[in-house]
Amino acid sequence: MEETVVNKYTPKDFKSDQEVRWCPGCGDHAILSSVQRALPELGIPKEKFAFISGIGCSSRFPYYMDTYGFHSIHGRASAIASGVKTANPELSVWQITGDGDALAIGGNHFIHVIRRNININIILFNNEIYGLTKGQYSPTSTKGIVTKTSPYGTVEEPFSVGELVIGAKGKFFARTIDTNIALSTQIYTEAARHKGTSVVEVLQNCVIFNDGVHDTVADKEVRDDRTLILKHGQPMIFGKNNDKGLILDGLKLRVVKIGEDGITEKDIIVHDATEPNPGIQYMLANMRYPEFPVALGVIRAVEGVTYDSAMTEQISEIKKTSKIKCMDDLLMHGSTWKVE
Ligand SMILES: Cc1ncc(C[n+]2csc(CCOP(=O)(O)OP(=O)(O)O)c2C)c(N)n1
Ligand code: SF4
Repeated sequence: MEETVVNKYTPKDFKSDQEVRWCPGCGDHAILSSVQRALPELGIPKEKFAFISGIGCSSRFPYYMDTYGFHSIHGRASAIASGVKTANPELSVWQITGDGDALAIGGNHFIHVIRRNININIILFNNEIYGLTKGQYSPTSTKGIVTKTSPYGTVEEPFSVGELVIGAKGKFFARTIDTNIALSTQIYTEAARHKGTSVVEVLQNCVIFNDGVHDTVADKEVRDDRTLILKHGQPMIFGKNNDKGLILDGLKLRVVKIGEDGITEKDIIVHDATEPNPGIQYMLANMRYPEFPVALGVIRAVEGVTYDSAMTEQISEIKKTSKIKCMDDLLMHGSTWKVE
């Protein structure tokens, strides 16, 4: 991973020769393009990349990358990516998953890869629906949504991806919008450089089964006023005229207008993605329109010991004193029986 490449790649170097089979207009196309733009920035040799997915439209991703990859089993991408990374710690491992793949059938594996802080990058395509199987509701679908599996509207609360990630002891969480290529590319680069599990939630549009689900915040006409792009060390200011911001009012966040009620830029809180206490980051991750703008950018990026490095270190320490040097030693170790 530390090895640097002499030749500089371009996005084209990461495009495979496979025909891209997502629906025309699907947000997945833009995500693919952003990832292909981010990888050349990393200075990692091409043969060190591995893309691991589960099952879903989003999970077709590895076919379209000219890298190593697995299109694996529904819900099991985290488990397989964990194995790939721990067996080959020098690889740059990317998990591609959907809201169904990661949070429904794969919920168990997803929380544990995060808790273990395995050094992989997870891109979660959140279209709030099952795309591949034609429109059933998912764990992120808005309460009340009418779908093929909820003809009278769902009666359950959805997961907030950021809340779940932080609750699972996540150290890196970011959010972007599929069509914002510049922001997405920058976030994927930061996610890759972070040591530990990084989760990037992408607000992705499924034009066929949940078209426009993110439009209230993602539409070009309104997004400046309804989203806040967080930058570490910068005040949390947003709006078309850069005149709105967030303050801490007691223990809660509140939207204010700069220039009104004596509010100046100095009152606006400054984003600290590296703060280990997740209190404010948790509130940022959970902000919803219309009360708040939706937070984009890197919300949390805290350093910590990774599972893969701790495991490698433990193995080398144990090896120094272990009496077991080969398979025969292992078989003869501990209790043995002689069958007469
Ligand atoms: C064990 C198993 N159960 C169910 C399925 C059917 N299935 C395939 S993809 C999918 C959900 C996909 O939704 P999501 O992960 O949100 O991805 P999207 O297609 O929206 O990108 C389901 C339920 C399966 N392939 N395997
Ligand atoms: S069904 Fe939806 S998610 Fe799947 S390829 Fe088509 S637009 Fe994309």
